[in-house]
Amino acid sequence: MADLANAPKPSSSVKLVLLGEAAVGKSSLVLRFVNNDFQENKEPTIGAAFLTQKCNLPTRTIKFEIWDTAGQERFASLAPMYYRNAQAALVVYDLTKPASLVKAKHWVAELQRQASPGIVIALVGNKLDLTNDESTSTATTASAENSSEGGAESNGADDSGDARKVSTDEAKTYADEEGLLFFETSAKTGHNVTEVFTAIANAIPETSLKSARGGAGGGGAGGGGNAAHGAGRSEEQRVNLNGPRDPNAKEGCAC
Ligand SMILES: Nc1nc2c(ncn2[C@@H]2O[C@H](COP(=O)(O)OP(=O)(O)OP(=O)(O)O)[C@@H](O)[C@H]2O)c(=O)[nH]1
Ligand SMILES: [Mg+2]
Repeated sequence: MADLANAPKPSSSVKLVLLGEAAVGKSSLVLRFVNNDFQENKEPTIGAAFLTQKCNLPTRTIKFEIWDTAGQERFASLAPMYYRNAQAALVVYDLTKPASLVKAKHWVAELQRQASPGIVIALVGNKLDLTNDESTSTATTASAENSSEGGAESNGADDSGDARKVSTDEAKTYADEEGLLFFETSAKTGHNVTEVFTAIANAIPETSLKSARGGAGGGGAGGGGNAAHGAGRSEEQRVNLNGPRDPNAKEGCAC
């Protein structure tokens, strides 16, 4: 019996870049999305890393070509190479570090100024597991009262076990003002990770989607640390720089 789910669907490539301060969890979000894995002590990215993952929407398949940039300041000047021609961006902050939201706002402003017009930007507050928000926490399960920004510049939990330093309201209000998608995620638990990529896939305008082989938004980023060179090449020539893919990983994401 014919399986409709296996029927060929149009496939489109989407170039996506991750930006944000060092150690906010960019690579961890990608690792969760691509391999459904998490590493407690993930090493900092050098330059950038390149990975791909498919996202199956009801009517088409989106193949994300993901450029995971390094957040360390010494690599900041490389970023334009990676966001050039990008159709989507994940700008990530750590919701236990207010300074990382300030940095995220700078990246958003730079993208709005210099990236492709119409780029879909998602603002992502990561490390939700360090808060005591209901159902997402690995900290205490005491009452979920969001702390507001400010106070001691520490990454530790307060007396209630809540390390949140950026309130959902503050970040969401900013995202709404700037027309950004907004999610709070945990790469550690996987909370909302697939949802971010699905929302981006759905938000890319049909008109900016080209066929996968056409190399939409390829951009030719290259150089820098452990980045693969030549974004315009075919899939077979690309390298997953975070090591071999989990053989058990699904070909498509769970979108
Ligand atoms: N608790 C918790 N820790 C996380 C989460 N995401 C990442 N981490 C940890 O935060 C640290 C930094 O994560 P990375 O993914 O390397 O951060 P990054 O943004 O890629 O950092 P750079 O490559 O230096 O820019 C690692 O020790 C991760 O294990 C999360 O959702 N929750
Ligand atoms: Mg990284």
